[in-house]
Amino acid sequence: RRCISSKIGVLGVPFDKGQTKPGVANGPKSLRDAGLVEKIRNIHDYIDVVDYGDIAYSVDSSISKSVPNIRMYEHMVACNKEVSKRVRNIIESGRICLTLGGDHTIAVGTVDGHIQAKSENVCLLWVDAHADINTNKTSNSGNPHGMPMALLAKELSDYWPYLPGMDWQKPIISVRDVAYVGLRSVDNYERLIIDKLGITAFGMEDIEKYGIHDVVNMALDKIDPEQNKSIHVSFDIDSLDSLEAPSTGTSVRGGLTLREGIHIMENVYKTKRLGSMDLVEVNPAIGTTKDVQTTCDAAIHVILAAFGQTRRGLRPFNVDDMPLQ
Ligand code: EXY
Ligand code: MN
Ligand code: MN
Repeated sequence: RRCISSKIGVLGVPFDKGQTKPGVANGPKSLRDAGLVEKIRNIHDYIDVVDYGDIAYSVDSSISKSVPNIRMYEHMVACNKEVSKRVRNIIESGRICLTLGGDHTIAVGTVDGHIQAKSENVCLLWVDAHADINTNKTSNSGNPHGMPMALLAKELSDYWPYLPGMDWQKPIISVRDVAYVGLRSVDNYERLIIDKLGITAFGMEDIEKYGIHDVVNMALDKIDPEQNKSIHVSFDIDSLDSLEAPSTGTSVRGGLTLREGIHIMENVYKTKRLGSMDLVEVNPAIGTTKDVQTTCDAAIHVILAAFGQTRRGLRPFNVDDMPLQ
């Protein structure tokens, strides 16, 4: 049994300006405090994890309010620019990038950085209760965390006004290379966009109908038919049911079980083509201490599955027999 060494880089993005509930900026801290990095290291002996800490960014306040109906626009721009650069560097240094949010706005930067590092040969699995594909014109909330997919999609670029400060965001992704899993709270215009652009979207009812195993395989077949792309998984913890992940800002009941979340990432791991993963929207200010523990523990299980933890156990490294008496 030969094993390929796995190199991982962890990046924290304590960004909370894409929505209005305080606390989500402490997502990276709560996951690290729950032992995330050590737990990744303990998956197997040949794993190599570097924690790059949290990003910092500085804002150009002259562009604030320059685009209607995007809350904290200048923060969205500055944070994502830095995230893109950092993710790109981590992937170019030969590591799989694990980005800890923060709210989901930061996926503009993570996907951009991944695409730059891999010369556009990237597909995107968006695991979420929500579609996050509002433009500033279709959004009822003005919250940027409901917009990252619309900022990334090539096919929607004509539906945005000029976005000052976003010129760095060059190669954006085609919706042909995107699939959703877990949808159950989709706005009217988001539904229209998904239908009109023909985006592959598996809602909870598809998971009931086909089961999670077939849904993940159908999604991956669709976005990576030749099995040669670098896979980006943007995992919003609110894809999980409210009972599994209560500490998150826009929880929706009737969601994925933790087992289904783990199953998705086990399947992605098996492809050996995971290039980058986001784990976003953990908000340790929501719920009781127990709720926060439950949520962080669920997030960690999902992450560990992405990096090769298996529920049937792993044999000791380079060992073929039990110790003699
Ligand atoms: N669709 C709603 C909006 O645009 O405000 C809710 C978005 C929630 C986004 C969460 C993080 O995935
Ligand atoms: Mn989301
Ligand atoms: Mn969501």
